[in-house]
Amino acid sequence: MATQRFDAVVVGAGFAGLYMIHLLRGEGLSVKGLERAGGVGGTWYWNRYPGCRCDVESLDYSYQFSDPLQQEWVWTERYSAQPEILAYAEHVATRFELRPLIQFETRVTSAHYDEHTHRWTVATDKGDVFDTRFLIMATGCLSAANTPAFPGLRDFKGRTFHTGLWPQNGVDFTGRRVGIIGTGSSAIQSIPLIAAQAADLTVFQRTANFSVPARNRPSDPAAVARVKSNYPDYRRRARQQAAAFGPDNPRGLDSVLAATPAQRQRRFEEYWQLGGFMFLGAFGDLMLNEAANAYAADFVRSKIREMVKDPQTAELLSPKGIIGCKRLCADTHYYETYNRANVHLVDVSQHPVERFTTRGLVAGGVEYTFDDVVFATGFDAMTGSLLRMDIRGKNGVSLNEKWAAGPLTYLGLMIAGFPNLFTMTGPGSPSVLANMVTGVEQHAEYIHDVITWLRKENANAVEARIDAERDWVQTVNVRSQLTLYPRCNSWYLGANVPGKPRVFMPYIGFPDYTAKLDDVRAEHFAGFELQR
Ligand code: N01
Repeated sequence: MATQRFDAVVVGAGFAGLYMIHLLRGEGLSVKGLERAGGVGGTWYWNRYPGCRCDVESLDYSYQFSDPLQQEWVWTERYSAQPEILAYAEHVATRFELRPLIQFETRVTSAHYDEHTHRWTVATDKGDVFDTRFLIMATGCLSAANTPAFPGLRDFKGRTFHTGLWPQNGVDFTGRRVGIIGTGSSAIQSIPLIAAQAADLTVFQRTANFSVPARNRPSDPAAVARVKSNYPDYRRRARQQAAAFGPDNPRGLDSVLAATPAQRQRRFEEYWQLGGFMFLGAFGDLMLNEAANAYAADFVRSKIREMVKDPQTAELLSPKGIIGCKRLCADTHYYETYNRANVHLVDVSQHPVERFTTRGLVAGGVEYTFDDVVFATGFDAMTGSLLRMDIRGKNGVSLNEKWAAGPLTYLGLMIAGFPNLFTMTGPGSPSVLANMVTGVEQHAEYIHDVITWLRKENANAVEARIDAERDWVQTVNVRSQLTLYPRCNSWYLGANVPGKPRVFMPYIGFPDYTAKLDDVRAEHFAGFELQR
């Protein structure tokens, strides 16, 4: 196949890729989008499992770059379900005429940099070769599905599904005996719906997870009208929040340690009723201090005991550690589902899932037989989608070598030794700890600005300086150590994937990150260097 030449190749057509393509085309660059899926939407294309919905409210989890777009789109629920978010991504692709620039069902297999031409050669599984100056990885933080390598998996005669790679047309579990492995967000959302349909559902839980009721409901027209009457101001205030959403949400700034037992109980109850992530905003120190956090964790455990009738099951479902250390889950009737006669919980914390057989799986020496097994086993987060490609920078050094001890980036945007390669919401940026749509817009605009600067300066390439990268990685680490986040085996640390280096990957605090980007820009993109 003949090599095709572009100014920019954007890998991924989720929220990040769509806006990046739009911006670069607007700058007059020739742009090619490459997407492994059959359509746009990224994570919302793949995660079609029952119950899949966002845990950031719809009015926040949407683009802000176009006021007509944010005014015209109607979200029907407080927390949008996957089909509506996918429809929104499709609408954006249509409205901004992005599809003609994107090649679907095409997976990038390798990307190699040539320091003489300052260009990247990108190859795909379809045999295409692209020659591009800029390569932008809009590949998502949670898009490399993780299926543990259970022995015998291939022998299993039933159907298997991964929540993150769900079949396009859904799955009918009516009358079937289903097993599900995992109890993270995807499992917690899908279990109530699978249980309602299947004949029998067995949940294999390795670590109990904290979940709070989402309290999803239809959108409130008055609240929507209020936000839309001054959306730019709402967005501006949202960007000042630690996670870039919910500027009007109540937040307790005082310490739980200073509250009386009655005050604590009242406040936790009030925030529990609000639903979703707001619960962790009940007091100001819940994520900063282990003793403070324990009060919130105890409160949720007491709720689990109220909701789950069988005391032994309630005990197994009660998480032991720090609430919010692993990503907090938001559910609709998750715990109550265990009161159903057709739902069984198997604790695999001490006796892991050992292997699969033709009929099911073996855990703790017992064989469980199933028609279907669902893997709700998560993702090789933040780095997986990049490291599954063969990416090579200067001197042929591979990204796998460079990141052998954990990801190294400057601002989560660029990697020293990999000129003209940009990572959107990469490790070292707030990414998964903030509103992802706001994060991708911020990165798309910043990458656009860096490229505009390079072109104005008539340079051939831009690269993160190694010292800037080293300092930034250190900053990200130090910041995480000030919180409770590093104290559990979360995917933020890569702990869910055997052999992955244990490094806290996201940067905590959207407003400080924004301030840093602004400072860098004001100092003529300090830390980035141009090559001519
Ligand atoms: O994945 P997870 P997820 N044997 O990694 C278990 C976003 N998201 O897809 O905790 C047995 O959280 C594993 O056990 P353990 C959100 O950011 C958002 O659910 O490692 N079990 C865990 O229970 C979320 O955090 C939304 O001990 C095994 C589960 O599998 C992120 O995606 C909805 C195992 C994996 O949980 C990932 O969520 C869905 C093994 N060998 C997802 N290997 C919303 O917006 C793994 N597990 C609401």
